[in-house]
Amino acid sequence: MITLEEYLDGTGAEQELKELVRLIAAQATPIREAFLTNQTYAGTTNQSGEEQAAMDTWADRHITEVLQRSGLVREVASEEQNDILKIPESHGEYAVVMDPLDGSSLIQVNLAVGTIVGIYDHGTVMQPGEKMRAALYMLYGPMTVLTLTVGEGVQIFALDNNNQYVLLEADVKMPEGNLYGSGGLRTVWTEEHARFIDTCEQEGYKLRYSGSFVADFHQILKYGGIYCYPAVVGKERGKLRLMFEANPIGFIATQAGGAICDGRMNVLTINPEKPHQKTPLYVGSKGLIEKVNGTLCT
Ligand code: AHM
Ligand code: MG
Repeated sequence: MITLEEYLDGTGAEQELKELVRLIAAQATPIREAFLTNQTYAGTTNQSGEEQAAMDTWADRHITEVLQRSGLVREVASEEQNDILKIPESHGEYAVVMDPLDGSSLIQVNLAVGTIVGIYDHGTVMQPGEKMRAALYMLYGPMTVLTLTVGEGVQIFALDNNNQYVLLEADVKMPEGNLYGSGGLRTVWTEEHARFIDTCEQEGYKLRYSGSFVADFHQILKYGGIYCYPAVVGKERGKLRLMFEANPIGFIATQAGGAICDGRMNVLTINPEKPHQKTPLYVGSKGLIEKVNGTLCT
């Protein structure tokens, strides 16, 4: 049995990065505990105009405070905060992007939701996803799992009954698979996107879509296929956020041999212009992403 600590010690990541990953991963326990008392909506909206669940704001505040106290982080950008938080007194050089609680519309129906995090160095979050030093998500399902990359492949850990992470799956590789899921109403899909989904259906791909990006992606990571949140009529940038959702998940997908694109280019190469910018998104098995590029760019 390999613990998260043992795994991290065997990587080339620097000491402070290991410390930061361990610290963030440890927040799964308090976050899980908070679900019981935070089942309602907070009565506020985030920068994207979405209603915030009480858990959204709780998890955001909790993780932000932990990062502020750590002394390891210069900047935090969160889906639930309007502006980038600067921590000039920090001795560390890391910058963290996060979606503290992704899939939060599913909290009240007890489906799997998660926390998505990306870590950069050089003290700034305004970097393309490919510059990430580490990315992870914690998925709160029947088990709590941590999917992690420090740029040396993807590992999946499970939180055991002693609140210790143990390695569940080493060096995860995303297979080609045959699952697909797409956000956005069919009535507002572009012709190109509708054509791509038609092809998937004709080829016998099975629909899997829960409304929690992190949970839907985890399934794609394990079984292969594609998750899409496309550009739709009236919302040319789609729904999901480049910095908080697309980049960390895209970095993990790529480290597992998969790929991510916006229908034209690799999402991880986009230079962010503002924290809450959105991007159309296709993430999954490499062959399918190549097919997306072929279908949408013609
Ligand atoms: P959020 O829960 O952090 O606000 O994220 C947005 C969610 C994603 O988890 C999910 O993939 C998507 O929005 C679902 O959108 P829709 O309800 O339009 O299918
Ligand atoms: Mg989200």
